[in-house]
Amino acid sequence: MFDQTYLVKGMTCGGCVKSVTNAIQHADPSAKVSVELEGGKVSVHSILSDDAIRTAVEDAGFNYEGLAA
Ligand SMILES: [Cu+2]
Repeated sequence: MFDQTYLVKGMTCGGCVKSVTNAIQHADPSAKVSVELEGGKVSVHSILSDDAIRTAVEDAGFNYEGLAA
């Protein structure tokens, strides 16, 4: 399991948080996801690769900006 934080642009409300969370959990049902809306940060605890996270985020309609520093 990895803990990573990603920068994601385009999330504006609780619905967006749900969409991103669902998309990631669709790829890995045991993923733990927490979103910090204000900073546009998505923290993920899962087996998913960065690429898999990117795909999930983009398929949900948001902009994946890479790993948070
Ligand atoms: Cu929203």
